[in-house]
Amino acid sequence: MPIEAPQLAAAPERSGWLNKLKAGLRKTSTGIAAVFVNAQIDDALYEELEEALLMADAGLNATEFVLDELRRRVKSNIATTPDQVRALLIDTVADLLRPLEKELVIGEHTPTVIMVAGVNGAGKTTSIGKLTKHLATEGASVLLAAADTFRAAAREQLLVWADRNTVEIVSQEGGDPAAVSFDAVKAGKARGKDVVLVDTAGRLPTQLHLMDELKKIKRVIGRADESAPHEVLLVIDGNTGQNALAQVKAFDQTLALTGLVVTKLDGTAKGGVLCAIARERPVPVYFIGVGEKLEDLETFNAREFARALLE
Ligand SMILES: Nc1nc2c(ncn2[C@@H]2O[C@H](COP(=O)(O)OP(=O)(O)OP(=O)(O)O)[C@@H](O)[C@H]2O)c(=O)[nH]1
Ligand SMILES: [Mg+2]
Repeated sequence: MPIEAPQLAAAPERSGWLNKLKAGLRKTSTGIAAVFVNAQIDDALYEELEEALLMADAGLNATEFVLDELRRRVKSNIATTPDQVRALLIDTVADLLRPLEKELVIGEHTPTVIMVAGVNGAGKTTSIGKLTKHLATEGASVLLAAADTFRAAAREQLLVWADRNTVEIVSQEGGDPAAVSFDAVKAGKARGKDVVLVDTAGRLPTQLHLMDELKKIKRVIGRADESAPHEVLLVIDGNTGQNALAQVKAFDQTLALTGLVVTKLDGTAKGGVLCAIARERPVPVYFIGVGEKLEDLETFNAREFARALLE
């Protein structure tokens, strides 16, 4: 039976988490709130909303799309109060983000092989640790592959997460990342693991030889199991603004991404970049991270996110 990974958590847990998300996105929500104070529904309101959305990193394309759509909805709903317009704005953004909602399903392959990539410090290793906890809670057995062989510290960091989660890890001092990944997938098959999570070293899309290395890791994983990797995730730091969209495009080009994990939404992230991603490169968002602790990872819900962003 397929194990459906990270389902919505129990209500109290999720509401605590939602508060963290709201606090993290406060910069944007207070900016939007200010626009609606004593507002008239006129061109000036739309102009101020445009500025607020651009400031929130939504980018020009998504901002224009949202405003056109909002004007249309305001007209057809005959909205007359700022509160009504604000509710329609939340609906519009939630609808824009909805295609990004997707559940990570495991159990269709044994193991389900998940490769994780991203720029330096985006939160890959931490997210893998958190994801492992979620999967283990769902009853899945997980094997970690330390394919970040650049730094000894990276291996140790993953070891700590492995210990915390009491899962196994395949690592190799100074080894080749593709070889480590290959070994891990083979070991995952031999040991009947449900999931193999492959952690890779951070890299910039402009470092072409390192992007080629990622391609090689992916290819070599396919040699160990021809249906793998089943998921290729990009981890993006929610604070990187519009550059996150550029990262999605570049990594997607190289790896054909299947999903995103957006981290650090508990800090000072503005959050609007998800609108830009939804408009310009709609790769599903499997999870969002709101902190450094094991439980600080949750599934993405478009409406919830739109409310945290705009309410
Ligand atoms: N506040 C906050 N911090 C986070 C979150 N996710 C990761 N971090 C922190 O971000 C820093 C980098 O996280 P890592 O998981 O090591 O990032 P990485 O992508 O594996 O980094 P490299 O392997 O060096 O490329 C650490 O200090 C983490 O604790 C998050 O959701 N919220
Ligand atoms: Mg790392």
